[in-house]
Amino acid sequence: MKNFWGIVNHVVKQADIILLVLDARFPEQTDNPELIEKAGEKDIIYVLNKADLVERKTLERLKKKYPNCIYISSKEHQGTTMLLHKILEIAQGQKVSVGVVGYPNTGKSSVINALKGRKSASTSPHSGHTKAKQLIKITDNVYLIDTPGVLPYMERDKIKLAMIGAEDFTKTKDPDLAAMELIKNKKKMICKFYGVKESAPEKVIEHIAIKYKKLSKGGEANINETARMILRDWQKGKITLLH
Ligand SMILES: Nc1nc2c(ncn2[C@@H]2O[C@H](COP(=O)(O)OP(=O)(O)OP(=O)(O)O)[C@@H](O)[C@H]2O)c(=O)[nH]1
Ligand SMILES: [Mg+2]
Repeated sequence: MKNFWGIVNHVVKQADIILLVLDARFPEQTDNPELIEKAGEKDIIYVLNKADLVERKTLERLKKKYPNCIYISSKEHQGTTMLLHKILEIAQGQKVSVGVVGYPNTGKSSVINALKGRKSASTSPHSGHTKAKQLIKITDNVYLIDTPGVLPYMERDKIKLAMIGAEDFTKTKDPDLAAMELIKNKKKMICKFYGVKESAPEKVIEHIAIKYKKLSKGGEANINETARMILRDWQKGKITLLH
């Protein structure tokens, strides 16, 4: 995974306000204390994106945990007006540049497009998509800066990174371990989505493999292929309790 801290450090220094974009499905795991430390005294707005993929009661719980946060669904354009108001409130009529930062794949570029009202920043279900900074004008006074995703320096947990989608599902070396970790964390959602009964993570993968006919030549469950499918569906935001 390429390291983009050089670009991000520069943006954090240059920006007046920082938007830290978290994935609402894994807020703690996509929080980035290093970025907060680097932001120093600057205003930081926590943006919990992908709110359309979590239950309302989860959002309510998280609201208490992250007081200065805004929930948004970039996909469904929810919460964007509130976010813009918050930026304007901090800006107090001054021209501001707003650095949009966070883990890979949390939806930084999508948040920018949702604020802009049309597609200006390139997005992708594959993590590590944005590779340079990009300045996008939102209003005469508000400029957003899109940045590549970065991980805290000490973040070495490859399984966690694959689980949250920060490492792409096509690239991860241990899809089975990452999928098991994901199932451990989101068992109800995953079992409901694939229509299998809740059991131990390894059993869940096996049941999904059989149901979706992901079998090896010998006819047994193809765990790696199934695990990658689960990680892909998660990363693409297909898995949700809401439908
Ligand atoms: N369901 C849902 N999907 C979203 C939302 N925001 C972004 N996505 C999806 O999440 C994936 C990543 O979005 P990007 O905006 O490219 O994420 P990024 O943080 O810019 O990613 P990198 O540039 O790779 O770090 C894409 O498939 C988006 O369609 C959202 O609010 N809801
Ligand atoms: Mg991006």
